[in-house]
Amino acid sequence: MKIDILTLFPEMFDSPFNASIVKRAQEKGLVEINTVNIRQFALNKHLQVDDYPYGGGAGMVLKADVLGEAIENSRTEGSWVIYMSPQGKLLDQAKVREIAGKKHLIILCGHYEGVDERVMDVVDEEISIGDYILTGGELPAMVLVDAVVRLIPGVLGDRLSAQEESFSHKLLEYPHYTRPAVYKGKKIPEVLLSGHHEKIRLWRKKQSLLSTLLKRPELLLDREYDEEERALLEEILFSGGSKE
Ligand code: 4GN
Repeated sequence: MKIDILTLFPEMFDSPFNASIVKRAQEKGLVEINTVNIRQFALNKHLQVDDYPYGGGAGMVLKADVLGEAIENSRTEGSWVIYMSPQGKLLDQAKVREIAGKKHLIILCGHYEGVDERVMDVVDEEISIGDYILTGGELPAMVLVDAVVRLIPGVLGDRLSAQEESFSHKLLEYPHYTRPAVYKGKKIPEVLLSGHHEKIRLWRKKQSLLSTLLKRPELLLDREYDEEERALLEEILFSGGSKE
């Protein structure tokens, strides 16, 4: 996959993409991430990228002609142009999976009051990472790229992470433990030491259901249940709060 990020602040992307998994993904050639400074497409000698809004009002608007040139410069056959905006479709794991299947992403980061509306004609999709306003689209772009890159085959190794697997089942992840076996007097759940793989699988499934019920109950309404899950939910709901 190729990802071009169009921004006035390319230096903001230096650290997040040069660490850990995203860094290794680039080194392995699984993704190519470029930042493109929108200012290089400024059309006048003042390198102007924004201007006052028609009709008056506070703030500046990024110019359609400059952004149009920037997008045209990156566009390829099969590229997908995304504008990070609080007005976009809310990002969720299903949307991340969809975007992870694209060959070439062009991600436009806005600033100030926004972009000239006429740029939307060359934007394929507007995406929001949540119902809040940030000073620019750069942090949302980083969130999107991170979520997408970890789904590219080979980035996390052969098996998808448990987190993705669990989310695709619309349940939260079960709790994890590592050494020491006792920490501040707290023991790890005994079943994890049993070596009994089937028991461990069932315990984890039950913990996933319990955790979802306690933390994100609305997720439980939006999925289907097999026989095993029904039995585990019944245990949870009618156990009277015992830890078994
Ligand atoms: C995206 C962009 C929040 C999001 C942004 C979001 C920059 N804030 N929720 N801020 O994904 C006006 C012009 C605000 C660009 C935009």
